[in-house]
Amino acid sequence: MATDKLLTTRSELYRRALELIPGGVNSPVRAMRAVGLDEPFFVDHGEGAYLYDVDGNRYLDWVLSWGPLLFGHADPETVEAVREAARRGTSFGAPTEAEVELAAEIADAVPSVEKVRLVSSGTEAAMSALRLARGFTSRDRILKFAGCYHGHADPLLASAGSGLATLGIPSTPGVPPAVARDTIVVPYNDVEAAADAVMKFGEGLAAIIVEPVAGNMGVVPPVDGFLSVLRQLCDASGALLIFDEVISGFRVARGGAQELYGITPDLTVLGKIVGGGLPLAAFGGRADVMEQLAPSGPVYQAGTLSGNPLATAAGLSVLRRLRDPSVYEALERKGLRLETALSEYGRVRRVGAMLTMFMTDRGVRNFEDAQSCDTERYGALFRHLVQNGIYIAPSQFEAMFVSLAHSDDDIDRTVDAVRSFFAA
Ligand code: KE4
Repeated sequence: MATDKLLTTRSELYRRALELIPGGVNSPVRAMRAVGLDEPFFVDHGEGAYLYDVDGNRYLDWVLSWGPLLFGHADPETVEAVREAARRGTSFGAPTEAEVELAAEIADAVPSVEKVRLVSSGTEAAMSALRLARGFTSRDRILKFAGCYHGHADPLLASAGSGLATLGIPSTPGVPPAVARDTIVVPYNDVEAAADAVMKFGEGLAAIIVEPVAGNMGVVPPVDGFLSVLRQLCDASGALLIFDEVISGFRVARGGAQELYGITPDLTVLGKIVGGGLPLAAFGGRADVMEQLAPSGPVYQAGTLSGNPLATAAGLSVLRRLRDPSVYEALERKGLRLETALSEYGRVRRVGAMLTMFMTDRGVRNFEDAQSCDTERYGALFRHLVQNGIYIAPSQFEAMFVSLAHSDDDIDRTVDAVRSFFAA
């Protein structure tokens, strides 16, 4: 069947992509190598909870672009908002009303946000929040947690040094050891290790940055008291508490994990849902801290496409609909239905509309636990599900993202396919 597009298959596209793009992809996890695929599928289009690839296959999508699409692919209201904005111009590099309106929506929803700055990616938001914290405190050291991912800015690509609460080492070539040394890495959910680190480095500590609900080691919720202790450690040491809510923001509650757990950070990093699927992220928090940003204050931060009109239109179209509490009632019901059924087949950790089924029968409280899972078996499950038209994250260390577009039938079909894998 001839179409007006070059009739192609994923193999041909991947071959060409490999000649032009490192690894053939624009973000590593998309290569799907962690789950044993020789080549990734290439998407033709998405609609609701479904993805369609260039070979005409349809997949029930539990990745949904890694979290932004709370209303599913090609959500009509979002598409119309973007189309309308595009007719008026795609970028101005000057203030617009939509940026003020989106800032107001974010401030209304997220408890910690008194002022907010829009940027273009979660990496940029986390990087900028870190620089702001260092500028505000005139301190250099930061504390992060193993298994938490905050984008790929140099200071955040550090691994734990030898032993606990020691200075960080680069987790990738290209990060200068001098940069990683200022990043201390301790285990997630380990209150003692965090307290030790603050005891040891508190004087020079600018910030503690954490995913209040971890999503990058698979979904790992905070243990009782973990977040409140981090709050206390920051209050005691003068460091700023930064919640990276790029995934959890607007997903686990309208006000994110900080609303759900009742802990208010000094700064919050947002992404994904806040941009409605377009390149928009944000960081915000205490006005006295945010006011240190140029041009009000001395800490420099900038961006050509920050607050882009198409992205703010998409973000506004989504965030305005999240004022309806029935959205989160529906997400919670769907998440619980999926969690309950999948719990027969693996260790499921869930908070609201984000969950992971770990290939283990042990508890999963931190990255070490997650790494002890049977990732080979996860890869086999992934391939079985893809063959049955169901797409889950191509890595054990990611999440399943529930959306309003997922029906009960979608959930039941997914569970049936998982059941058939374990029955084989
Ligand atoms: P981006 O720069 O990818 O927009 O955001 C970085 C980021 C920051 N903070 C958290 C908690 C994040 O999860 C992310 C990015 N998430 C990954 C998936 N877990 C994006 C997928 C990818 O890297 O391709």
